[in-house]
Amino acid sequence: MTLVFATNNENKVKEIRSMLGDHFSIITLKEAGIDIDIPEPHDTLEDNAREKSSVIYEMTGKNCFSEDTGLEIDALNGAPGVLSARYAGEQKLADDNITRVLHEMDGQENRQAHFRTVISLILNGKEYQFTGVCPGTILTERRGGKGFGYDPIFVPIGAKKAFAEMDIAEKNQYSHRAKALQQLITFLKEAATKPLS
Ligand code: ITT
Repeated sequence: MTLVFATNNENKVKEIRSMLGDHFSIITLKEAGIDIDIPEPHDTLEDNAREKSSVIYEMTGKNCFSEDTGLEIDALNGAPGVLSARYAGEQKLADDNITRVLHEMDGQENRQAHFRTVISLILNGKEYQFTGVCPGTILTERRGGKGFGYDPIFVPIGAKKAFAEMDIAEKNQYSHRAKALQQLITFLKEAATKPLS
């Protein structure tokens, strides 16, 4: 089975491709010749994920999925959350976003946070959602040069390294995205063995 992955984020594509094996294959928006900035107008990850997959399903008529991810920090009442990509402005610069988070967390003792990924799958016109959560802590300064987004300031529970100090395979052992994708894979395997209702 081939699904269109409705994202413009090449890092997400790399992480997801590294986990797919021969379960199913994906084509990216770029590979499908689609060049649009998909809107994210809603105030929940669930609604934004649905918006992205629906827009691409309407454009292509093909089975597809999207994902929306947020970093939710306890001491900031869940911020940056759904605003994670644009926390420091519409330019969506990861380094500026990290600077803002570190500033707001300055002196804060409670550094608990989690990443949450919501995948929205549209299969034969019907929508399904899968959620993956990765709990961890926010560092007081950046560490590592790998990964993307907030990876330099996030250490998952059970690890000693920041995500930005891990290669993709190691990040996948902990990550929100890997957990959500695993559920998608299980669902698609089951869907392949029975007729869809
Ligand atoms: P698409 O909407 O095109 O998929 P995006 O980059 O805009 O790509 P999101 O709307 O999901 O993605 O934005 C979430 C932001 O959160 C993203 O820009 C990153 O800065 C950050 N982020 C997402 N996943 C992350 C991860 O695994 N590690 C670190 N930061 C992450």
